[in-house]
Amino acid sequence: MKKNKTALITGITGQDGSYMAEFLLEKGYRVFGLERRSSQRNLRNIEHIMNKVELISGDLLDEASLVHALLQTKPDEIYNLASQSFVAESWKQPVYTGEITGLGVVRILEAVRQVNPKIKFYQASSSELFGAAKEKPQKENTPFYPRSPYGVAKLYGHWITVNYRESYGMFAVSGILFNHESPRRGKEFVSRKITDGAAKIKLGLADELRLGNLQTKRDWGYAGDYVRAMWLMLQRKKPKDYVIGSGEAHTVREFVEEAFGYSGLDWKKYVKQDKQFLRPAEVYHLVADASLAQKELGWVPKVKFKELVRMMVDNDIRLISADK
Ligand code: NDP
Ligand code: GDR
Repeated sequence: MKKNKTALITGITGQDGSYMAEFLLEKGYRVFGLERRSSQRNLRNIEHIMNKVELISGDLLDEASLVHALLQTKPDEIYNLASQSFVAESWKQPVYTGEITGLGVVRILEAVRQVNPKIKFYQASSSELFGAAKEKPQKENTPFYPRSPYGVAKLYGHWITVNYRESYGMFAVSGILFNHESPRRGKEFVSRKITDGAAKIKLGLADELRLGNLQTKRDWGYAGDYVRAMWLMLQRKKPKDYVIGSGEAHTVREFVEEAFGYSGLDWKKYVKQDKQFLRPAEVYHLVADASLAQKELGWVPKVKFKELVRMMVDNDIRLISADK
């Protein structure tokens, strides 16, 4: 009988890490998650699977802890999902972002190389690599032009993954994923900020929502669909990088319209523009051409834009009502 595979997920407490853990458990994997030390443990996203996953302490800032984690867990696959992932914050903490989101990748790749270079490695690259994009839609060979310290750090993470593949023959791949959201999204990201804001206004707990640029366009999908793509990339015979996205772009304003409209609210009465949420440099229009992933991985997203927004609004209304 074939032995069940073992996976190690960095960033297991985040949005994607929690969906990845659920997905792999369903496939029969033994799932380990790297948890960094904090004064208050943050396990909300994985509370429901805490009896099924095994947590090991470690930090992308500390290479020794990564070597230790690999020796302890002996994974077949690693999903490197940990990062300082909030773009706006990366201007406030550019060095810290570089340390985790950029250099953190080489720390874990080095740990893999030293402990067992046969481990398959997934790196969470981002559409933020395309930034001030040279073409629309963006595909695997679209030139990169990052526009934030976060995007620049991700660029390093992306190329160091390619480099370890080419230098050492490691099975190391980068998924270039466009925005993906869910009820587990952090409330600082615009999608959840909007659905949480609409829910609070609907339930009488707030009377306005302050946002930055409403004109930027993003290709928003559902995180549950995107973790499947990550897994598919590691099941291929040969390592290769793929763009993953829905192929549909919407403005922030359209997201607001859908969320407020679905909540029975006229958004124009409540949404205010606030300069503090504008960025020093903006990424205006991202939209994926994921046709290679469709062709070679058989990946297509199931949840569409409206369904995603409504799922998030319903969740926030439920959560806030339960707290009232
Ligand atoms: P989240 O911000 O929800 O999760 C980030 C995770 O990283 C958390 O578990 C966090 O732990 C962990 N982490 C942060 N710093 C460290 C560190 N120094 N050592 C160990 N762990 C750390 O991100 P998402 O789940 O949304 O994204 C997953 C990955 O995919 C990220 O790398 C992100 O940059 C990338 N990405 C995301 C996209 C998206 O649309 N969601 C699109 C493209 C790429 P803690 O709970 O302790 O804070
Ligand atoms: P992004 O996501 O920067 O695309 O990075 P975010 O939701 O933060 O911003 C999307 C767009 O909305 C505009 N915006 C606002 N954004 C926030 N957060 N708050 C606001 O009030 C607001 N008003 C307008 C932004 O300017 C931007 O144009 C996400 C992260 O998950 C990254 O880790 C990931 O790599 C990329 O998606 C793909």
